Amino acid sequence: MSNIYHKNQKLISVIMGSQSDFNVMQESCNILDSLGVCYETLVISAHRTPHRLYKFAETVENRGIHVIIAGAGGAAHLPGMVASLTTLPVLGVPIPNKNLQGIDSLLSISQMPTGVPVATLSIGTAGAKNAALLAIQIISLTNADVRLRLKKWRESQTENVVEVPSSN
Ligand code: RP5
Repeated sequence: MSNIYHKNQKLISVIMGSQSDFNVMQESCNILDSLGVCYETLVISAHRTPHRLYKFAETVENRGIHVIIAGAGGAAHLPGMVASLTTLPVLGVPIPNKNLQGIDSLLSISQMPTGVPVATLSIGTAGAKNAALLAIQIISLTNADVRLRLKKWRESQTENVVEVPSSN
């Protein structure tokens, strides 16, 4: 499969409902950086900046983005609202908060009505990391370079799992 993408083309959009979500969503960015996949990051609140959300969703496909990773906490409408306005795959990351530890956002993001799916990851940093890996897997379907880097990353992960535990 040939690589039809320009090396520096941004293929993934990492959006989040608040600046306060960035400490979790940074984990998505770290994975994307380590695999050399270009992306953008934006703060878009479904409740506080609804016009920004609409503008983003209406232009995102034409800008060449292939996958959207959306982190949100609390009522967490961002992933579902974006998914309703585009046919790009949306990967939702529930952000934990101090009151309900992210259970609220997990349920909000996962319980989409029939017809508008959001792929929901686990709460917090594991979800943010896996969202990036899943986005890369989607990009890999049509990008041989990225697929090769992902395979190497997986091999490295496997090699780094010790067989015998050691005490500190
Ligand atoms: C959500 O409200 C955001 O995604 C964030 O997780 C939560 C709290 O936002 P801040 O009050 O910290 O800005 O929309």
